[in-house]
Amino acid sequence: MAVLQILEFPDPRLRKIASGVTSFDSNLNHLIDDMFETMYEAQGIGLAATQVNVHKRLLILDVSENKDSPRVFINPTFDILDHELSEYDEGCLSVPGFYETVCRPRVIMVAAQDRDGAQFEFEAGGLLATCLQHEIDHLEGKLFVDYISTLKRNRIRSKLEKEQKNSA
Ligand code: GNR
Ligand code: NI
Repeated sequence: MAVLQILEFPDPRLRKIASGVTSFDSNLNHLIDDMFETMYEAQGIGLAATQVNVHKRLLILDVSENKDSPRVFINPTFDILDHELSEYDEGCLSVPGFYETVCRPRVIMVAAQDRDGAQFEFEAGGLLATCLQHEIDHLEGKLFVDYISTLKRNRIRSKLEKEQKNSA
């Protein structure tokens, strides 16, 4: 297993649209294992393949308290079940150090495939629904900072650009 590098805003590679996963092979399983190691090491609750520069429709998450409920979603889609919005102070491993309130539909029905390609679906609410929508956005090249004001987003961009220059 390996800890992968996480791309940071405003890296243009975070804007790529991911393509569907078609082969459920050992390469995919290896990538999933590396993504879990990367997510747990970074203390994130979710990670999309886009963030590690793999532009495939794959995301992982673990929203459990004890970090003992790893979940994999391949080729995920969702329907909104409750248009009522819920607010959450969102963060992102690709936008380190910044948190902003984002509103998203409260309850969704998510459908996806597992590591073996088996289809599943279930209803998600709470943090799980928020996190799933955040991760699926990544697969579309979208970031939580796209939901806040241009002024705030530009401030975050310039702060991160400075940090990235200083650490390069
Ligand atoms: O670790 C993460 N925390 C988080 C908090 C609120 C809403 C979404 C998230 S996802 C984020 C990890 C990440 O960047 N996933 O793409
Ligand atoms: Ni994120």
